[in-house]
Amino acid sequence: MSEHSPHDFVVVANRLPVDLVTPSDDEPPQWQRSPGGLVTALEPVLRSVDGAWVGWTGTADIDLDPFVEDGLTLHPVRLSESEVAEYYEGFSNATLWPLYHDALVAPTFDRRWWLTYREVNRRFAEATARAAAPGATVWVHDYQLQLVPRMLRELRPDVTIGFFLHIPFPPPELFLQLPWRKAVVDGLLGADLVGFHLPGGAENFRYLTRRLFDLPSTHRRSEGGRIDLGTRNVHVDAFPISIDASGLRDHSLEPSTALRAKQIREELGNPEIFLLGVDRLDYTKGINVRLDALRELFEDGALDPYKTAMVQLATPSRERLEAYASLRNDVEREVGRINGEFGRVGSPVVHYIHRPVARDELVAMYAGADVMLVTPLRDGMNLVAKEYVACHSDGKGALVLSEFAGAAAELRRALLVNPHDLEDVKNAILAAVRSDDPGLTRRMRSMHNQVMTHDVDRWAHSFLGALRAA
Ligand code: GDG
Repeated sequence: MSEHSPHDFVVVANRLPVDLVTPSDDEPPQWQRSPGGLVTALEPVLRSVDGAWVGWTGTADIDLDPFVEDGLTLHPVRLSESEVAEYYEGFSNATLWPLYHDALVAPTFDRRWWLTYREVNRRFAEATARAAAPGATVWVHDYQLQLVPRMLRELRPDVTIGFFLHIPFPPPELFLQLPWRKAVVDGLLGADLVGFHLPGGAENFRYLTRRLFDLPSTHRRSEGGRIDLGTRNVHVDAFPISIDASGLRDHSLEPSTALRAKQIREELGNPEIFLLGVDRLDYTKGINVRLDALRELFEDGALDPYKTAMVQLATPSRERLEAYASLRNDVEREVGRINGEFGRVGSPVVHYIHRPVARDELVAMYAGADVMLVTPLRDGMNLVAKEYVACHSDGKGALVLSEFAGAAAELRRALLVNPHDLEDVKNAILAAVRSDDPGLTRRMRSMHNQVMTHDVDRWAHSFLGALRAA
């Protein structure tokens, strides 16, 4: 089948599952698979049903025909430089992202950005309509594309449409601030199934359809919510996303991982306690919460900085946005302050890396760290927490986890904290560093079991099963 023939299963996401990389000046650019969980989860499904993926390449102003890369058919959507600024950086990441994350940063409401968001959503819907075969199943992803379900249904009433939101769906009182609230809810109602990480998100959405459109709906624990549009129903439910748990566990058990984990510990100066943080550098992730807690524990004398090392990986993200630039300053100032007060020549306390690291290195850090610090102020799920747990089939290690991460609903045996309560975070860190506490091993084994039995494959199948039933 050629890349131009329509497909029975189509995934639509802001980004394609590949990145365009230029290895060196004399070599041509190449496509490289992005290692995300979504690609891992959907790849087997795409391959088994001859699927296609619609998305942006990540580079502005390149026009490409559909093409096949490593057996996957990809339909690139072109975005101009100004669309990247208004649809992606503007409406998606400076309006919706903060609004959906508790307005931790004030959302900007800009009418031009909205118009561009609509226009770009229409382009995605049109590209999808071309890619989908008669009666196809289409799975649309995330907050950048909330208008696509309705637009696609108008173009192609024959296809079955699922939508999944990867970030929290906010409480109504926040969502109602959005000047285009009716259009967004209506956009989502174009789908047959709207999925969220948590039941609370599904409930918030169902409430809004009643409040804004007076639509009757029902909810049953066994089958989720059903919104009655008169001519058809929209099914809403929770589908907590997960990771390739067995792949990651096996990776963590490779001898080369253990060797590298040991080396990392040596490079850190063989500390008694190795704490780890792994995040995109984002204001939702609460990086400063854990740094503040650590500094106070040193100041109080409750932790010995000479016996402690922390690694904070902070992947660069959305760097052209002001809120992200100022967060970077705050985090780097705090790292500098801790190292200035408690570090020694040749051995800082906090090792801060503002670059993406290779997957092997990340897995070695997960496997070797005594304590994983996951302290977001708000997070849809947080895969990092699950990844750490998957790397601890040995029952070692401890997870400090914010109650405001979606993952807390499943990882009930983590050391759960309110990230707004610094004393709570400090106490959890102190409980986590007691490596001789058998209670910590029981906690880790129970969480490991949860993650191994609820992996990303199960997530994708449960969503697609519900979509078939809807
Ligand atoms: C959104 C939602 C939801 C990070 N640094 C490196 C690296 N990573 C990988 C991690 C993990 C992924 O990036 C981050 O996923 P999260 O779930 O933690 O966070 P978001 O990027 O905010 O994702 C979130 C998710 O969507 C899925 O629905 O859970 O709530 O916000 O996989 O391992 N990977 C490598 N090097 C790094 O330096 N290789």
